[in-house]
Amino acid sequence: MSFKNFIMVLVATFFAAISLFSAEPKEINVQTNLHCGTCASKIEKKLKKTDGILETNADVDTKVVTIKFDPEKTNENDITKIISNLGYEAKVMYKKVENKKSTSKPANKKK
Ligand SMILES: [Cu+2]
Repeated sequence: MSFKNFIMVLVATFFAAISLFSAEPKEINVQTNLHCGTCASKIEKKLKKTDGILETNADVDTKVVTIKFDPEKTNENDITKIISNLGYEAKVMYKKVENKKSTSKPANKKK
């Protein structure tokens, strides 16, 4: 093996390693209109059967489904499609919402 070939193999290995590390799981929150534990487990069950979905957590109070997935196997659009095909609204939220009831009023409530 020539030195040039050796370097090429080295570079190829390097990039292969990089691509492995870049496949980090992604986490999204999806706002749905699920209304009870049955809905929540129905959504979770369906999502867990999907290739690339690693973890799901459906919160009945906030109606938010948190999904951890492999971005190389699935994506936000696929996930929301799965939920909406079950008959629920599905909207991706990129920031975690802390207040459970979203009203039009500002968050600085008096205690
Ligand atoms: Cu329900």
